[in-house]
Amino acid sequence: MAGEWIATVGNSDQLKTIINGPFLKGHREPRVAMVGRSNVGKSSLINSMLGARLAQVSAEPGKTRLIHFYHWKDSSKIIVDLPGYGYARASQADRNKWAQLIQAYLKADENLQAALLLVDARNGPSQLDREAFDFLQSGGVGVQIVFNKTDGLKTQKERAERRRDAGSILEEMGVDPAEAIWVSSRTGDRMNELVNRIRSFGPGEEGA
Ligand SMILES: Nc1nc2c(ncn2[C@@H]2O[C@H](COP(=O)(O)OP(=O)(O)O)[C@@H](O)[C@H]2O)c(=O)[nH]1
Ligand SMILES: [Mg+2]
Repeated sequence: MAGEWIATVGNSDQLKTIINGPFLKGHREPRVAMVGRSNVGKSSLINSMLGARLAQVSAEPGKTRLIHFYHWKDSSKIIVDLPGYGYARASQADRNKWAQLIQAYLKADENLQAALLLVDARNGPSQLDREAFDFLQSGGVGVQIVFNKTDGLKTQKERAERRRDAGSILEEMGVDPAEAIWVSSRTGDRMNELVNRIRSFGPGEEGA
């Protein structure tokens, strides 16, 4: 199997020990984190990349506040599935909790190569995606933008329009649109491009 589950953490106090101590079961591979709105397809993308059904995919945007670590053997990386943001009815307190846990994670992890910011290809980047982008960047993390669910763009015209609209938002964010990757974890479209990009991340190297 190309990947396996290593650990799940829900408590920011435990993070440092788990990441840098023995609890990550001795794994020292560099980390790549998955960030994005709840339901954007983080778990599906992890399963697609690792070629195994490890991360739980759900039709309902979850309220879980857990961080899952997976060993991606083929690429010698640890994939970190961070809790999603932006589910319906999230209170300000929930949002603060999300930010606190992510912040605790960023602070605790000394070997995070980059974050993949997953965005819905059909309508993103949203305002919340932009806030998450700024939040990660201000934490010194390189961010690779990944548009998921491209299978939802049915016609050539729709695809071209979305690329143009998303491209101008990316430019406003200071991201080169050519560096963004457009995939479908459902059909597997362009997953190779994404995998190669992740493999090219080096220590301290920034994503797009
Ligand atoms: N059409 C389409 N649906 C997807 C894709 N990736 C994930 N989904 C669906 O989106 C929903 C949420 O997926 P999940 O991986 O649990 O999202 P997460 O909350 O970000 O981890 C599920 O119903 C998935 O089947 C995709 O590439 N295309
Ligand atoms: Mg998930």
